[in-house]
Amino acid sequence: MSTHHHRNPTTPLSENKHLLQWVKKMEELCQPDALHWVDGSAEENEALCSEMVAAGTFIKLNPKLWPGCYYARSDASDVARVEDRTYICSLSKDAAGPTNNWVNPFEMRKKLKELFHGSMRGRKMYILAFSMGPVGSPMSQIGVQLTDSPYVVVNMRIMARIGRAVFSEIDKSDKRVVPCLHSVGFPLAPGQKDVPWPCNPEKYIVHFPETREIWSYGSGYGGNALLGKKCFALRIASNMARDEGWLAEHMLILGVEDPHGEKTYVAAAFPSACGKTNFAMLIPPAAFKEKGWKVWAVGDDIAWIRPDDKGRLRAINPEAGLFGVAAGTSMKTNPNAMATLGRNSIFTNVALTPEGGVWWEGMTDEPPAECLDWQGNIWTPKIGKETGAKAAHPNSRFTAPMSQCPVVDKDWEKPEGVPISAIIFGGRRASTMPLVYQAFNWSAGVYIGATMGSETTAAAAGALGKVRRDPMAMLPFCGYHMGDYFNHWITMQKRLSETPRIFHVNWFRKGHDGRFLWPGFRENMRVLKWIVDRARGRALGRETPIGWMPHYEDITWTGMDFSREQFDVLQAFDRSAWRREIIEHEDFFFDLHGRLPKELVFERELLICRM
Ligand code: TSX
Ligand code: MN
Repeated sequence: MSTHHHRNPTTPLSENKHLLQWVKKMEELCQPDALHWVDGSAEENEALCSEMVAAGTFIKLNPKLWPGCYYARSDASDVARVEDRTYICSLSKDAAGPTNNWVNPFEMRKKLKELFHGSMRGRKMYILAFSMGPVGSPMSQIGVQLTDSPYVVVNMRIMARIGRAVFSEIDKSDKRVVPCLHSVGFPLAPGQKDVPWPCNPEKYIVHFPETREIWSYGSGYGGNALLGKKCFALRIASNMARDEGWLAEHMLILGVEDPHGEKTYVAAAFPSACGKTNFAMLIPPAAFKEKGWKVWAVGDDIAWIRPDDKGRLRAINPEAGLFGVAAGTSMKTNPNAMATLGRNSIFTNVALTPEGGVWWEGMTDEPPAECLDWQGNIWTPKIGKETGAKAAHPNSRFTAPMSQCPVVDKDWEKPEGVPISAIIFGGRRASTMPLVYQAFNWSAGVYIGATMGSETTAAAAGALGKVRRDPMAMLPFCGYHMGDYFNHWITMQKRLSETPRIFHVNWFRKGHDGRFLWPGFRENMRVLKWIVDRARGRALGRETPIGWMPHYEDITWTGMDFSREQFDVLQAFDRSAWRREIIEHEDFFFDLHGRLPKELVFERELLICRM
């Protein structure tokens, strides 16, 4: 055997007839110059990265500072998910519901065939098999993404399990494969020079829920292009989950280890800009660490949750990596994330330092004296001050392997998942919402999730400080009617012998002086401990109109200076604010009326009665 044996990437890695037929059909449609079956090996990855360095898509970072890391700048017009170009093309419009864009699937297919016709000319078509969840787990699902973007291939290699092992899983199992077609929509004429970040101003992110298909055109960025994540693991999987009796949720999963070594797993849903990744990797305060409390991360974005044969909910993280917002991530806010992204990672739209390193706003107290910003222009702190220009794009990202996280849970890849004892909903709310309260029961908890909201920050478009309702943080990700989704949540209780306890948290309540009432970050461990203790039936609480709340004495305050008076302000139930809140709930439910489960209407009535 030779030491440098290069396989021929045009040789198929699967014998599955349906797969081979579909690949051939899509090859005829997209007309790539060549096919490349992705084996997922390190050698292949290195070759793809080197090709991208040569093409100007990637810059290799200084291996002494950032071993195995690469840097990319996207086109300035291709920097985020495009929600207004995202479609759920179910047969009936009503099945998609009022919160999704809908186009007749026959019409959409016609449009897509025009767009994809010849869309890969002058490029390679990569055939990328991926498993969402550990390969072979009964809770995992398989997809095959055809893409003309090598950037997508190397990112997917971090975010999912890919390559040979998945092809053999396809060949030996009869599990249905979700076909995902992706093109950046920038074909090259013979002799035409490529650009570093090819994309198309016309973008379509399309889901066909009945046939479980994804077609994505025109973008190479994030959730638009890494189709395993939002498109598959949430929008398509939410349809599978409804049909099969499980939950595909926009949730982190963490495990809390108590001083006896007993572990309690919780899943939590927060809208964007609430610090989900930070919470998933929380480091307990010193007083808790000394006692033996630890927090372990299973996942930071998506949870697939399913009742086991004993009627207990078990969850897997379908992803293999973090695709995290870089801005604001630092040794202060999240040292575990910083350790995770220190090697073998990809950085997109952050700033590039003269030493061949990366930087973003919030990474260090002191910005670098000079760097290149996310568009390749010279940036200095002075320029930043004068023009307001950011060195890193606010939606700049790191792609990093979950396995590198210092606090990754030992069972994070367990095929049967981890048992879930509590579910947490939360949002960024300056008023009304206390630090923590517990729902009276499952349906009251579903009501809390269904009505949750978050205040808009500077990062998002629209009016600042307005509460935007984002039920279960799933508004952009539920692949069917929100009313049916609530009904599915309500109905799940019947499949369970033991329902997880449901909580609501708010790290962001402000006082009259406009300052945060709660220090957040590692101090959230005190709240998490009460949640875990409640779920295990070992903590007290008091009954209020909205749910159970901790007494001051029920929280462990060791090592923190926080008075009973401060706590009372933080936990205050403000009747007039709640009156306005409930009226907003009704307003939000209005458009869902026809399919809103009666349980949620009753929960609202009960809430009003208790007030
Ligand atoms: O991630 C955050 N978490 C969760 C951490 C486990 N952030 C950052 C949000 C943006 C992504 C927070 N910001 C949290 C929080 O708990 N809380 C806050 C608000 C806050 C910010 C700064 C202070 C206090 C609260 N500073 C001082 O008290 C000095
Ligand atoms: Mn997310």
